[in-house]
Amino acid sequence: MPQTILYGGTFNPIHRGHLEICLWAREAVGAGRVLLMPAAQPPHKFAGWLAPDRDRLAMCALAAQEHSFIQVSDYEIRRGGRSYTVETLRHLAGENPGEEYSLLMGTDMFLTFTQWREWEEIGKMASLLVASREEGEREALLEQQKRLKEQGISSRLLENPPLPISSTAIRQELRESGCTGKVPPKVLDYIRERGLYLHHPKELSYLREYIRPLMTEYRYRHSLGVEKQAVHMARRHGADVEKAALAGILHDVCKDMPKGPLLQTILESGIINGIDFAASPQLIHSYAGALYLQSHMDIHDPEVIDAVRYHTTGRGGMSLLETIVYLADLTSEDREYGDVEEMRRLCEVDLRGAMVRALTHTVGELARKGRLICPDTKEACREYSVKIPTTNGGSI
Ligand code: DGI
Ligand code: FE
Ligand code: FE
Repeated sequence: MPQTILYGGTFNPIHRGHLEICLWAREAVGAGRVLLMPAAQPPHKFAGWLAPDRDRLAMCALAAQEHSFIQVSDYEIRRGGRSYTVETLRHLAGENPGEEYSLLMGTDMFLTFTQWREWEEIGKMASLLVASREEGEREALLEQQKRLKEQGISSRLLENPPLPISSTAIRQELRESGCTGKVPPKVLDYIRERGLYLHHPKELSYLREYIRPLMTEYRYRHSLGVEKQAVHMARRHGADVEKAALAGILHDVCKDMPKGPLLQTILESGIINGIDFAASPQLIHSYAGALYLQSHMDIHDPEVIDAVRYHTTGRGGMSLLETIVYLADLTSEDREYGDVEEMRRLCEVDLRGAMVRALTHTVGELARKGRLICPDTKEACREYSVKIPTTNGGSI
């Protein structure tokens, strides 16, 4: 039966250690191919900086050019949300019923295998292949191998030499020197061209470059404008300027990304606040943005996250930062509409008045177009005593 070794991970970035392990695994199993599967989001909590999905995918593809037996799949990234191996294996089995799978993993993953989602099912669909990074963990591995065997799960420990290369160390090296010999040259070229990992992730100048290729030129200009206006308003009204800049530049980070994977991520997060996202697709980008900051950008400040999450709908009890980002989005220098100057003036002197005007306009527009008004927007309207018009011209 044809053999495939499935090798999943964040590959952030892919490096020589990964490739070396692919070679060892193929040698050991005599498999036809190794399938690299960059994860959209690892299922366990990932506290770190994750390059954009399409960049990690592109780097894997470049690395795979060196070896014809290595292929790259975009399945998990296309699917979006948390990447669970059991689902990926089911998908692969459905696509290639005649194929036999081995699952390649590091020792830490192997030792915690029984915490994986539906690990027994995984064990039925694939045998495990374990590559070690350091010496001296053999005993624990053998013990785990024995325990899993008792559950009918077969595994194999590769005899690879220790490979002390880690993506974390590579990211640090890149940040410090702009260079590393631990990734293939084409991957290094790509990293440089795209400016990945080269700066401190939280620097605004880096964030501006980071978002640029993720969106249209129009949206990029708008994001710069919202950052500027949010910073201005934060200074004026005594909010945290750094947080305003961060939320401002990033508020629309997901606006131009494909909606399917974003929706998947939202549904799996469980944070939906009574919103029917299928009926209101305009709201996907703000909820997905809040999650993206946490999953990819290592930004966990709840004030910043909420400012992004509620920038489209508003909500009851908005913080000063949330209010500023909400209003900055409507009054940035790129915005053009009849009374934008009046809105800008209110943003200087009367945030409450600005909110009343903004909400009145928004719910008016939504009613006119016959769109749903989400519960958070309704709550914000109640708080600011803004009447919600009904679609037939009355108001409630
Ligand atoms: O992303 P931007 O274009 O900069 O601005 P935004 O995030 O405020 O999004 C504006 C869109 O969101 C606009 O099409 C109106 C829509 N919107 C705002 N509040 C609601 C809403 N759509 C629905 N369905 N329900 C709302 O409560
Ligand atoms: Fe937006
Ligand atoms: Fe916006």
